Amino acid sequence: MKKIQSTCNYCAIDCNLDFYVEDNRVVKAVPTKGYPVNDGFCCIKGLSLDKQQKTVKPNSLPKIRQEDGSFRTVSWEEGFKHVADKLKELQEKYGQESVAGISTGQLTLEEFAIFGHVMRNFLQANVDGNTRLCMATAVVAHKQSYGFDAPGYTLQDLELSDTIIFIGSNPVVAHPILWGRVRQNQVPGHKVIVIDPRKSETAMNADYWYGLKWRSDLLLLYAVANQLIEKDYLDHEFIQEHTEKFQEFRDFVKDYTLERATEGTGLSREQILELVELIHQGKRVSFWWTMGVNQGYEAVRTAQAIINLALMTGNIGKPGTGANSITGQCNAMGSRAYSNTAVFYGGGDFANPARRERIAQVLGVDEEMLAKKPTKTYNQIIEGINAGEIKGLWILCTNPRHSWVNNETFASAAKKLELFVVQDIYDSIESAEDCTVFFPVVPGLKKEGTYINLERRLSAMRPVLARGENEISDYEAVLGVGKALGMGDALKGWETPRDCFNLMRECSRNMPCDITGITWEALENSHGIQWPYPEGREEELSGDQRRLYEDGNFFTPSKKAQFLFEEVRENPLPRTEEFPYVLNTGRGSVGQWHTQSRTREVKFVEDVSVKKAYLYMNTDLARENQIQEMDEIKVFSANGQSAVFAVKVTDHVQYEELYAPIHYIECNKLTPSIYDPYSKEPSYKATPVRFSKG
Ligand SMILES: Nc1nc2c(c(=O)[nH]1)N[C@H]1C(S)=C(S)[C@@H](COP(=O)(O)OP(=O)(O)OC[C@H]3O[C@@H](n4cnc5c(=O)[nH]c(N)nc54)[C@H](O)[C@@H]3O)O[C@H]1N2
Ligand SMILES: Nc1nc2c(c(=O)[nH]1)N[C@H]1C(S)=C(S)[C@@H](COP(=O)(O)OP(=O)(O)OC[C@H]3O[C@@H](n4cnc5c(=O)[nH]c(N)nc54)[C@H](O)[C@@H]3O)O[C@H]1N2
Ligand code: SF4
Ligand SMILES: [Mo]
Repeated sequence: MKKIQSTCNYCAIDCNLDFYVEDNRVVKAVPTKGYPVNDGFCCIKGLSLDKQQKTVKPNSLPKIRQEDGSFRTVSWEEGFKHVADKLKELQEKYGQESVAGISTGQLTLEEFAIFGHVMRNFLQANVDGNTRLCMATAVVAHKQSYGFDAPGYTLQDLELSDTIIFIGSNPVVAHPILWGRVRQNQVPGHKVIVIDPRKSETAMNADYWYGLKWRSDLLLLYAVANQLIEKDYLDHEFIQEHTEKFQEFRDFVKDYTLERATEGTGLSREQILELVELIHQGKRVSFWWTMGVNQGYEAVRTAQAIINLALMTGNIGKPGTGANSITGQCNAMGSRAYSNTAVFYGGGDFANPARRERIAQVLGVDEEMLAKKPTKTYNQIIEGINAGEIKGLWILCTNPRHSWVNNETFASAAKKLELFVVQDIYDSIESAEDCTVFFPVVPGLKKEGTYINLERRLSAMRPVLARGENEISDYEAVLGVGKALGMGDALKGWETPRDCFNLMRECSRNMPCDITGITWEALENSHGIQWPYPEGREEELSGDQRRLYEDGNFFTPSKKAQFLFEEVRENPLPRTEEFPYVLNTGRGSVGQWHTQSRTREVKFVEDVSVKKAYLYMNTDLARENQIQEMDEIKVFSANGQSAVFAVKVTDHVQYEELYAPIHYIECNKLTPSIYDPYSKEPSYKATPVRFSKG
């Protein structure tokens, strides 16, 4: 029996598991003991990685749609040539930006990198990722406040903190291993606090729950900041030495009074003051946020309001502290730094001459070949298709027909495309319905590459199972199209994922996320390695738990963190008499993953999962409407669409709130095309709706 250590490619924790393999079959999967992230534990999804049997169809080959609508199976070479020819043809006919890609946070770093090279460099096209739906807000907030997209914490901070505050975050369901770290916290009297309109599974297990009104976080956070200032609960030295614009912030938040906050958040005066005291009394306060913050119409400023609280109280860069964004997908961090979409490989702007020169030198190409500007954003790509400007789309490892906000807009876009390549491990996903080309690729168990987790830890994915005839990886599929495009020498040094990793290491040199000290081999059977890890400093950086900002220096030109703030916005889509309820959305259960293409195959998850779209409704509201458990209702959204949901009755949502798990396509039929102005992340979590029975 062979033992292979590899990385779970579901959530951003990036647990490692030891796979025991015999006759090319996984006999058992055991979470890696001693791995600093998950030390011998993991969740049901990681334990079921080997259950994705339907993906391993032998002899899977590309399919090309024919004029009569049927598919013709072709060789990989023909598939590559077809896509390459079509991409070139569309660009010649309609211009360079008439083709685009949508990528993901769930592939390997090397796969993002090569897709970025083919699409963004060689073709000068736009590629955005599903990370826009997820982490874009945190990215912009970090960049503006810290000077670089650099979450500073290490997971051990959860064990060292005495006051752990989760804002719009439900780790009991979404990051169970992270929640396990909270449970390992031995600090006497430590407190867990949850800010979430819904009494989430995490709220149920917390010491304090603040069930505010949806989208009122910014108001609450500014009012809390104002109280901390009024009571002089500040770390003056830290503010003075390591931050900028505090005076302006102090003046700004004066208007955010307790009265205003109680009215807008629905929390009582006592609750807000209690929260202020909890923050003040904590010696090591840590703030953790996820999608309840990132997915809103004033999300970047909300994330920065959290950062501001950490800065003003000096809770940053020390053990057990921080304003910590929790990442969603297994390699969202890798895509942020190495996809060549919003920033260059290893970070830095496309317009920065020094970065251009360096990247061109590492890749051995002319500077002219490099992408010249950040990508068009996801919403611009979908709008561009619907407007007839974008004619070709290549998506990989994402299922936007289901997950995109106001998803009927994707359905209409898909029908307009002349070339629509879907690259996935399942051809049954909703997004493949209208594709013109399908590229079947192997799942994570059959490939190699690098992942970066939420605390900046790189880890190795290594092939657990051997591949069958014709089975290829995402890396090889993209490389194949690149060659068919005639990229020639521009693909020198990109032959294998390992070669690509070496290029990316060089691109990161002297950047905040420098990984030049990490080798492909060093990641194998390792504890993972957190960035930064520059060459020459390996010994000094040998620890398994490293955090950033310990010296109080940030990545801005002045090395100081920025207080950033802006007046609370008016809700662009408020509730009305016609739409008096609000639809909240998010994860449903530990076993279900997003659009369910993968977890539907896990029998013990599927056996206990509801088979149709459902939502949670407050007990009183259900009673008033004579709605019983699992009755069906029709929900009408302010976006003009409607869908049928079964009702689960609960006390854990507010009277005006309905909560729909995202694992059913109906959920995003109802969400509106509204985005944060800076990050362009969709506002997924608060749609005005009404409903009727039957
Ligand atoms: N089992 C499972 N785990 C997953 C995933 C999965 O699909 N399944 N997906 C992964 C990914 S990609 C991600 S991004 C993460 C997401 O992880 P989380 O963000 O923790 O999960 P969500 O359920 O989307 O949202 C978190 C909470 O935000 C709350 N919320 C809604 N509106 C507001 C608001 O106005 N203010 C506040 N304060 N809170 C609000 C919701 O009620 C919800 O409880 O999970 C990851 N882990
Ligand atoms: N209403 C609402 N909508 C949301 C959210 C929300 O909270 N509320 N959350 C948003 C967030 S945070 C996210 S991250 C998105 C997620 O949305 P998606 O990315 O669309 O969801 P997934 O189901 O993870 O899609 C991944 C796809 O990749 C395929 N796949 C798996 N492994 C491989 C591989 O190795 N190669 C290839 N090529 N394919 C593979 C899977 O079969 C699946 O089809 O949803 C967003 N949508
Ligand atoms: S916690 Fe996340 S990384 Fe760990 S096994 Fe579960 S899904 Fe995989
Ligand atoms: Mo996500």
